[in-house]
Amino acid sequence: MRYKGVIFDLDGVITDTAQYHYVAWKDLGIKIGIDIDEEFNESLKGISRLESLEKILIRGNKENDYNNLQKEDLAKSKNEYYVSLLDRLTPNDVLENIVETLNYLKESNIKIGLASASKNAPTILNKLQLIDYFDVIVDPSQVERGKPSPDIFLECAKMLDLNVKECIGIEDSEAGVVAINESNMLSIGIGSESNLNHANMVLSSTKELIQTIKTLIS
Ligand code: B16
Ligand code: MG
Repeated sequence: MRYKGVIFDLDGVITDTAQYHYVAWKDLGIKIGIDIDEEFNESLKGISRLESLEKILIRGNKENDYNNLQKEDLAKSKNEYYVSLLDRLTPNDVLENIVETLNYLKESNIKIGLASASKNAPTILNKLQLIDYFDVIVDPSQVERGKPSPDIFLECAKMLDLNVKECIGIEDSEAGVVAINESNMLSIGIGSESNLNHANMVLSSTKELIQTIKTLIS
């Protein structure tokens, strides 16, 4: 068996909280006079909270209107609203066939890691009742550079005590797939071929994941 670990992204792979991020960023946008639409929200996927805010300020030509402390306050206020929306999450919000895939990996003694840009990842995994499946959850504040840099995937492999060539990375964002590729792991993109064609394999949804993983690790 060649692969010994599977490293998951969270938002867009295990559950879909992009809509909650959108609602919370849109609310902040209204307060500071910047319109955020769903298409723009797509470009924030996989990008850290502060980097997302920078992109939003640039969109509104307001990147020089706030100092670092004020930016942190804006990001904090967005996060407080976002976290209040997370209260609605239940195990029913786990994407299709993810639990089956995690069970299969456990039965096959494959290590499981999480490489999410979200500082709320442990809260989300607890609400989904999935946290016990994970051998390693990388704290994104402990890695130097966010996605598309490979740092978080490299750190996850290191914490799992595996070589990158023994790991498969799964991502839904363009930046995340770049990060996996740069780490030299096998990349599986979940979503559309049109923006994930740089992944080694693209699946249209998590429904197909279990069969693909079975083929790769058997
Ligand atoms: P937080 P992922 C990412 O999660 C989201 O896709 C992105 O939209 C968000 O800004 C980022 O987490 C940071 O999240 O504000 O909760 O720390 O896709 O890397 O699992
Ligand atoms: Mg994601």
